[in-house]
Amino acid sequence: MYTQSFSVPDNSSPKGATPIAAIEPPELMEKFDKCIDDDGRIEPQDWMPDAYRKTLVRQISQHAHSEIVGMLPEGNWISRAPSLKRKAILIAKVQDEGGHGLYLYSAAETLGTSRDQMLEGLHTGRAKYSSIFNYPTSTWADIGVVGWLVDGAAIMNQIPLCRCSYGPYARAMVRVCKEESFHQRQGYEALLVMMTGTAEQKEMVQEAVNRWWWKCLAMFGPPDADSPNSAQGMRWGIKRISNDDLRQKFVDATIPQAKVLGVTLPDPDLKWNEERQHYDYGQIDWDEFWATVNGNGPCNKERLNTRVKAWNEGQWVRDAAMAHARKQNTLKEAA
Ligand code: BYC
Repeated sequence: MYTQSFSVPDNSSPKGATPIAAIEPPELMEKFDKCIDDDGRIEPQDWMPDAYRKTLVRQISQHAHSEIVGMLPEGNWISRAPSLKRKAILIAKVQDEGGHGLYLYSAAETLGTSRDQMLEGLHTGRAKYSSIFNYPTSTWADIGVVGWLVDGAAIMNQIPLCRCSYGPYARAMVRVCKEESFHQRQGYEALLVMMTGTAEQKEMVQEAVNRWWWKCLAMFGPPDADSPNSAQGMRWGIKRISNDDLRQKFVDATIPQAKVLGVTLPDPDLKWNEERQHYDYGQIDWDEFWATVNGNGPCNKERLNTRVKAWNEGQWVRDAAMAHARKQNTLKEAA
């Protein structure tokens, strides 16, 4: 349904990329730029400009936070899944998201920022995580729609990241994308089953699609013209496809899937544009997006409180793990 192919078009013209301040040593900068221009990979031991390092820590830690906060809306349904099969699938999926968070925190740690520092950013509200996880999952159909649309949007955004210029991030993304692909398919399959059910089930699916569609389009981030980080991110080969281009690819890929499923997408302006060879779509509510990103979405406070509580209540587990590691070291030294 979504290709795992990495041969996505690379529209990475670095329009508007600002030169990095001349404070960086020119000979090292030249080597770094050449590696980027040759589509090489930067590894943790390589020299890199400070701004590149900071951008990566920002993006990878936000991504990691999104994975672990993303466990919450779905975890909410584990105890209420309608069958043993659906419960087992959902547990596996939520566990995968936790694993994605761990790969990503590990990738970010190779840049010299500790996991504790990153989590502190999340817990104090300084760091961002994806807007999409600040909405409630009100019905069982939401779980299918989150798989189909939210994970579908995530894969669209994340496949190009498998070719990111920073080696540890790119390698982590290969595995994340394979697992996300399973997540997307299980969501779509759950919805296909519901759409062969009762009128109430079909209505529940349509109602969930209506609530999630626009929020999924906003997930790709602000329009290119209002995206302050895009030009530099693309120049550095961190981002490979722009926010708007990914959004368009998602719309184009999703419309045929909606037809097969038998649902309508809640946008009267959706129509095929022969000239552009793409679907046109309506206006996204960017005020709502920014309100949510800035902490005022329906579930922001609840999500953050849950994460902080889990962190505090897990302190004894971290203490026990550290005590065990110390004991093992002492035994090793004594041997
Ligand atoms: N939500 O200049 P821009 C998942 C922020 S995980 C919140 O375009 P950039 C999943 C952006 O951070 C989904 N904030 O930025 C998990 C920036 O603020 P700062 C997460 C957003 O970095 C579990 C400002 O707006 N995926 O799907 O060039 C279960 C301006 O934006 C959002 C990733 O993190 C948003 N939606 O591009 C199921 C992928 N959009 O940092 C599913 C990796 C933008 O300057 N990240 N902002 O304060 C990326 O690809 C890029 O960071 C983004 C943004 C496309 C998200």
